[in-house]
Amino acid sequence: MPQLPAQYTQEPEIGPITQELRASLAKTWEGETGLRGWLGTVDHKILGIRYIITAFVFLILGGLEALVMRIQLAGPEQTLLTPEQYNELFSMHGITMIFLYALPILSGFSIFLFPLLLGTRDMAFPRLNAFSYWVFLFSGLFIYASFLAGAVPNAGWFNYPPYSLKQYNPGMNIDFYALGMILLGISTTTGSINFLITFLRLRAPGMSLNRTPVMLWGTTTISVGNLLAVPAVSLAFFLLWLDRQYGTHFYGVEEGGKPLLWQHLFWLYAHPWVYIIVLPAMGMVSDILPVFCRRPLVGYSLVVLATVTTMILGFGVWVHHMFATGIPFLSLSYFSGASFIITIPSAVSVFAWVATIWVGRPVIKTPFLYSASFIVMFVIAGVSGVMTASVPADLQLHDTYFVLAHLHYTIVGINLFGVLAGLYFWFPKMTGRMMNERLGVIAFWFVFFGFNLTFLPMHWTGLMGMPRRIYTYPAGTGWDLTNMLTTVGSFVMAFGILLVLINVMQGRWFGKRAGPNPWDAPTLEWSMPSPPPVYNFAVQPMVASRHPLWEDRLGEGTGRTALDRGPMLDKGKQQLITSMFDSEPLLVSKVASDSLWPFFATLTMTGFFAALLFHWPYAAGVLGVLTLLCGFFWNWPHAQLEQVAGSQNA
Ligand code: HEM
Ligand SMILES: [Cu+2]
Repeated sequence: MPQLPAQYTQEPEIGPITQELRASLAKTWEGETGLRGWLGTVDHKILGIRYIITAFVFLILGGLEALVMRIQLAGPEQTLLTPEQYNELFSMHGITMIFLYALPILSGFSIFLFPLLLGTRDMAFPRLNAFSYWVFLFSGLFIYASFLAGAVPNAGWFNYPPYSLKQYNPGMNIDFYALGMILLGISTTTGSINFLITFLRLRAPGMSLNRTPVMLWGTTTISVGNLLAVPAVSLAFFLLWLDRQYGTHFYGVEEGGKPLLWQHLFWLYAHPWVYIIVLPAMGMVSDILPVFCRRPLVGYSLVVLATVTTMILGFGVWVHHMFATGIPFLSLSYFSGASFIITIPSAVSVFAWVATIWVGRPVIKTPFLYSASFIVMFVIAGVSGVMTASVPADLQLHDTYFVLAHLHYTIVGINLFGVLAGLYFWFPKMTGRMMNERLGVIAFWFVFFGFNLTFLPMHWTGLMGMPRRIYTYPAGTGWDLTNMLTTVGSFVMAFGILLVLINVMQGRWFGKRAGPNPWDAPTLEWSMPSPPPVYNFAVQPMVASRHPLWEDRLGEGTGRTALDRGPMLDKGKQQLITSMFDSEPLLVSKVASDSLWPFFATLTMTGFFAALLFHWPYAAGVLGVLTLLCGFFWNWPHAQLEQVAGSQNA
């Protein structure tokens, strides 16, 4: 241990798991009950599940919006929607799916899983974790409040000026989006900091970087990505808001502004964002596949390297969304070339997954079905991606349904299918019960078949020239058949999702009890009861290999992982901090207890944004100060937070 002032150091007591230990830990860790407990909880398991449920609700809202659009587009010259309504629907569908579903759902899984996979008791900053959740929820409500105000964002999720400028969009529609996104950015940023520090400092003793599950690598990598990318989009929206409210001239051509500035700032965020919403899902599949193949992932180090490389390269290719904007030829060549290169790490991961299935003896269960079909979709999305990354092809395909097909194969294929694999896989850990396997397989086939029926024909619709973002089309264009197939497919898929939901409810209340490790999986979360006790691990596990629960079978690693005897850490809410690279135990830290302040801070901060929206400068001032005060009380006084190690060490 490094030298620290005496009151900060504390040698943890090593001991076995006993009933008394469990009882005393439960007493220390149990949160408050009732409304206070509900609003104040900082337990990562509860917050993770809340994140997942909230994001799923947004998935359903976004899905309903998509279905309405598909009814409108099922045949030519339909009049279900006005052009304005169509604009609002496709904007909200994109915004919802991208910002309120795809990223938050992965955060939810990560928040639930990080401490369990790492062998620790909570995230690095539990109150900040609660804050991230509340801010996410409130920014979603903020954006959806636009429906009540009758001013729904209507310039697409991409929100290009001049469509989004005041001259052309005088209502509050775009302000809801701009301010809501800045608010959401606060949630993403605080969440990313939490993942990064948790990953670096809370891994169980012995869990060196090369023994860390791939999913954690994925989330940590994209957290760094978020910290670099979110400022770009927050700035973009802030400048837009200034343009709209205070007549600055960042984007408006008439006043000498540059609409392309928006596109650069936006895509500098939104391209890396594509990886941000798939890398954790790729990590999930990398951890799930081996379980059903009954052998370790082939090429673990290469997959991790590919994850990190993809994120880095992801920052160098944003202009491939702007090939048709008339930027110089030399840039086109660079960005096209860079976009091709980024397929290499993706291919590495695909080979690793295929090889894992190839050399394993797959057990075909629902999570395996979603994981395996995920690979198929990944490849299809990759092929259409290479096509759009080549400049001459993109100039033809730009803004057609082909791009829409590519985009959905990427997002739905890699994100949603990965998430559904994860849902079936970790459901027993979350709830203590199994989902029904037969219903799971039936739902899978509806989702899989419906998805492909929806989006495969879209490639042809696009090749035949149908532009995206149009509310209807004339008869006799030859687009009728594929559009009808797409609409039918979308309802088949929606039915599949409905079955998944039924399966969740049925499993939650009537599923058969899951033991600690129903899938015979190798990682730490499966070493504890399902659902896990409030304190997660009774003693801190000491890890000696990449597959702690498969050591008997694999005989890998230098020693044996210790799960039932280790540092007890039962003097208050404590967890062990370890060193960044090789996970040597460093010191014992206190974990923050439940608190209402993160919730209050979110309330006042959302109020602040609402005041900006309605142009109430005084209210904004007061609410801003109140937010800072909440932050102050949240952190004060330290002794009561029990964050000074050793203060309870009597
Ligand atoms: C049954 C499932 C779905 C259907 C039927 C569907 C359908 C559609 C339709 C009709 C559009 C508007 C096309 C246009 O007029 O340009 C659209 C756009 C979009 N969808 Fe979906 N969608 C589905 C699921 C998803 C999911 C799960 C995501 C993301 C997680 C997603 C992300 C997007 C995005 C980002 C756009 C905006 C594209 C743009 O114009 O820039 N969609 N979708
Ligand atoms: Cu891109």
